[in-house]
Amino acid sequence: MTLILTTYDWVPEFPRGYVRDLRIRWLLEEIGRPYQVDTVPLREKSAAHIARQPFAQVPMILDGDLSLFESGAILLYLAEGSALLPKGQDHPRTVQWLIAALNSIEPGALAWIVAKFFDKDDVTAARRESFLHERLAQLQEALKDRDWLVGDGFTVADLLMSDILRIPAESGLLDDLPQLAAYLERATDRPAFRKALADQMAHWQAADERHKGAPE
Ligand SMILES: N[C@@H](CCC(=O)N[C@@H](CS)C(=O)NCC(=O)O)C(=O)O
Repeated sequence: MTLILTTYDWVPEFPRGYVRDLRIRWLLEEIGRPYQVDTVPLREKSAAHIARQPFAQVPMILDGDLSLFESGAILLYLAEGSALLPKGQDHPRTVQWLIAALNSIEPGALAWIVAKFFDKDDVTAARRESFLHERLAQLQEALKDRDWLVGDGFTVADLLMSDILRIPAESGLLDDLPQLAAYLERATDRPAFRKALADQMAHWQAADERHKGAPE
């Protein structure tokens, strides 16, 4: 049965390339699993959507009769049995770093994004940026001169961590963290990432075409 990945039917320009279905697309490309894309409206949240995602967000997947939400949970589920979620002690280490990405890095990045790009509150953004930068420096210290967070290979933890680092990096927060910048470059240079990003951008392009034809 083909896996179904649900994202929005359309989003404005600014989140394109960053909507979290990207991380799922990336993982699916890495493991070579085909999928179809389904959509829910961005604005009118239906009862059917909320029944599958209590916070009325995306992404969600449907694999047979299994419906899952939370990008981290979806990534762990899909990576199971692949090289992206190694066996032995590297399994819990990978889960640990995936949770660190979600719980120790992403909240600080999100708080800074909200202040800087949504609220445009320079004072709060500067304070949050310095907190986030400290976390990023600690992450670089933990990574040291290794290519990836766990063992010798790219794992689902690297996939998620690097996706979270993209917006801070684009705003220059990794400019004085060269090992972390190189880590992000290594991850996003992977063909699976480039394919996932191109596919997501094509999805929004097609959504624009549909939007043009829709009555106002
Ligand atoms: N913790 C959730 C966060 C999901 C999330 O924030 N999704 C965004 C898109 S990337 C969304 O649906 N935002 C619109 C909304 O919250 O109404 C996950 O990782 O799946």
